[in-house]
Amino acid sequence: MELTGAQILFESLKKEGVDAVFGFPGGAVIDIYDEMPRHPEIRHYLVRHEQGAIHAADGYARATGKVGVCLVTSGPGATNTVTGIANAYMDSIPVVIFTGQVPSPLIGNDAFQEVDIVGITRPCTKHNYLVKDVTRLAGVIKEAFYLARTGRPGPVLVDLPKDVIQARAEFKYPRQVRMRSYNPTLTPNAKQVARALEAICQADRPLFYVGGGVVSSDSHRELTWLAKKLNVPVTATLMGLGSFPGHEPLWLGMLGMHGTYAANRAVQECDLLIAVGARFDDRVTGKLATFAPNAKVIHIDVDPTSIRKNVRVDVPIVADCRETLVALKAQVEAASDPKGLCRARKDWTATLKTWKIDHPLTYNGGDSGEIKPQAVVETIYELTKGEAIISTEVGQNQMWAAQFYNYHKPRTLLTSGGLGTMGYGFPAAIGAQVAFPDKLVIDVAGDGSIQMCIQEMATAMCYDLPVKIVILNNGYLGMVRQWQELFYKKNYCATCMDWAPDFVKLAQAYGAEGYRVTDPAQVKPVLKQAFGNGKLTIVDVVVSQEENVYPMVPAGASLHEMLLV
Ligand SMILES: Cc1ncc(C[n+]2csc(CCOP(=O)(O)OP(=O)(O)O)c2C)c(N)n1
Repeated sequence: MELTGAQILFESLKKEGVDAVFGFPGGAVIDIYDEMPRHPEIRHYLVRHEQGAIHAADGYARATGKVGVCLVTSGPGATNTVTGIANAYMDSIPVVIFTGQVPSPLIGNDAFQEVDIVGITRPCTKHNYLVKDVTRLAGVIKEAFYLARTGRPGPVLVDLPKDVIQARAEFKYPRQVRMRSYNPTLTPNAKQVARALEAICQADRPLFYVGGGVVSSDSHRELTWLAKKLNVPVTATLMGLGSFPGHEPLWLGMLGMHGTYAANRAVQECDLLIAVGARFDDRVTGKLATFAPNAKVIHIDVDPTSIRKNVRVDVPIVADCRETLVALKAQVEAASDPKGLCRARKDWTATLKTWKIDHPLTYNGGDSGEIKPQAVVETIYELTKGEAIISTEVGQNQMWAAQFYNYHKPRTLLTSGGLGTMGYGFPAAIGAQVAFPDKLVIDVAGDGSIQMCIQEMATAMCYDLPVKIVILNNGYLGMVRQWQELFYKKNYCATCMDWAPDFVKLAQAYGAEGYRVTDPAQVKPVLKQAFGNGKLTIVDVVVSQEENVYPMVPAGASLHEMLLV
């Protein structure tokens, strides 16, 4: 039987197991929306701005491991998603974005709401398609989902001209995808795995440095097993937080610009760095020339282009992180000299312990009567015991949420790592809450960032999504102010948020709950009340204005040149 393009789209989504689509309608996709009510198994979440749709799809993907889906109209609808697409691309998040397009005969004519979204998003998608023929539609959708989730995951965009959506074709969903040019290597080379193990065996001061690849390949269990068995301490990037339990003695905390003293020192002193699903971003390495100066480097990554991009590598392994760690585990189990592999390395362990004890993450509590933002994050942890899903905005709030909350499980921190997108956290939290209606989802926000996608309060209210927004309200664009203070002689140009809405009234205007906290003694009881009230809630916590995030490695400095509290 022949179906319209719109019907083919829905049938294909069902074949992919899609249950949630975040979108916003318009003329170019009106036929898709016309068809929508006939497919109630696919729930549509109407956002208030297309940036909200793409971030929500991204948050849904990060929280679940499934592909997030977003549907928008042509022209401005499509361009409004570009920031979110770049955001997902930088963090390797699987999302499929369907954009409407003007009818094929009008393409290139500057038609109403026409934009070359395929051209615009070419550098920030894993792949993108302009569907020119309805008979290709099902095949393209199959490919799009396959590309988004396999290999190094990422966003894939499918542009749908209006006439293609209206045209008819026989619906046949392909069983398999065959793309000659796309064949990610998933299985590691056994010899390289053996070389890696030998290097670990020989190392006196080995260190795991893990990134988002461990989360996306679902290999945290293997990583944890190996680290414990081989006695190798672990540090992670912002994207890798949660892939090793934060309460384990081998855990050193995050590394990089705002990493812990122990993690950054460990990088500089280790003799073997085992990078798993991490890409040696500049926020992690600091000055490349002096990064991990004494270390041999093993780099495991599914994306061959990320290997040797920034640092020299002694043992490259191009493969899926999980498959590689499984292979390593098997070789450890089969090893003839398990003692050599699993030795205690007492000096190294003792040194790390000393660093952790002497330089823990800390802040000046003081008795100024002010609320310390770090203490707020600590209280959130105390109340949730690591069981919540935390999303963050960008800036100091993000770094404190990374430092002072103890992540035990992967997919419990949703944060814009690569692009650093203010406005990401709240819609991402909406996506996560859609996926997990019964979990506590908390957006740790800054007073600046939260204003960038605040309109999604209406979306959360509409679908009864009880997200909690905890604003660490310092009255500044805090992270930029911190740089101005430390490196620009306190020239606080354009970072004071002189005028902000009354967030309590704003919450109430949307029909949500709002609380304002100014007294340190009230932080815990108010957060507790908010977390238990079952409703969309803003907690506006007025915190010390000029608090800084420490440790800090100044941009371009070496990791051991940390500014401490
Ligand atoms: C869309 C966007 N614009 C600008 C920036 C640059 N930027 C990075 S952090 C920051 C300040 C964030 O302020 P706020 O949300 O109040 O958080 P705080 O740092 O105070 O916790 C800015 C402006 C950004 N990351 N994203």
